[in-house]
Amino acid sequence: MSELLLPDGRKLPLDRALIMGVLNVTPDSFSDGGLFLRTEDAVRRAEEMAQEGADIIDIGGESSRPGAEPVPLEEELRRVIPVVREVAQRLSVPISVDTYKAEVARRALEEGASIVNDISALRFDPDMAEVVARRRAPVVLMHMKGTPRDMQRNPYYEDVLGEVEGFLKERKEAAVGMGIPEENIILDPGIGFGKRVQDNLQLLKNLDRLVALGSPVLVGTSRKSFIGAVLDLPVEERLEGTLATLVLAVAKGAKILRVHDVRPAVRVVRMAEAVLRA
Ligand code: HH2
Repeated sequence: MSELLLPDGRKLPLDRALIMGVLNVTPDSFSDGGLFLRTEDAVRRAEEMAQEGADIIDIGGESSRPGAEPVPLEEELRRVIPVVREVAQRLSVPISVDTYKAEVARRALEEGASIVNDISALRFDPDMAEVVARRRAPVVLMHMKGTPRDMQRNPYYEDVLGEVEGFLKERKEAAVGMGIPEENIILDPGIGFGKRVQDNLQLLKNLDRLVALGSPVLVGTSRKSFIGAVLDLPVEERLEGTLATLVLAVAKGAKILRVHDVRPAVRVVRMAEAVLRA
């Protein structure tokens, strides 16, 4: 698979890894909560990330940090839709919408979003698959054990790699069964979603096994707590740890990297790819 076809006919080539910039329009995200709640601040941040080289802007209105409470539909729409609308009007960078709610995805796609990033892999809202299929939008299917509220309560795996691999395979088949073309599917191990530190490290080390499932793989390690655990550093000091994971993810074949710090990610990934191609 060498490109993603967006609903408006544009193509996103996957011959190099894409940098997906995170834009959380939330009061409570674990690293940037409250910074971009006002539409104008969010749009400014999107512009900045586009200038820094983001290939995709991922806009989300509900934190999925461990213990987070679900956000009501109306509130999520109120946060996300004006930002999607403005960013789509002002910038040409493709937008993904980080939501598991079909109605948020549907409205965002209407307003110019191109990709649906569903951390539940189409499991939390029975209408999501149809929304994605009808718009022919690429969709991210992510592994998560439990829900954000309970996922970090004693997560346990006999074989984390086998379990995540089996889950992603099953969700991909389910998505295809619900009318989503296989070439629109992106898979994600769900770093930090119901996983212990060792589980996250194992998944990254063996990412090539997930790449072998044949779909583009997205990885979201940015500033996450397993980096804090390894380096004993707070969330605002996890950039270098994040960058290390990006290099390794690219070396293992990841095609989309979801990050808060776009500029350093772009540089590090371009450099790593130059070496990998030499
Ligand atoms: N991680 C987060 C949110 N969405 N989506 C995908 N596909 N993969 C991820 O790893 C992923 C994701 C969590 O990070 P962040 O958005 O920074 O925090 P919060 O959930 O607190 O808003």
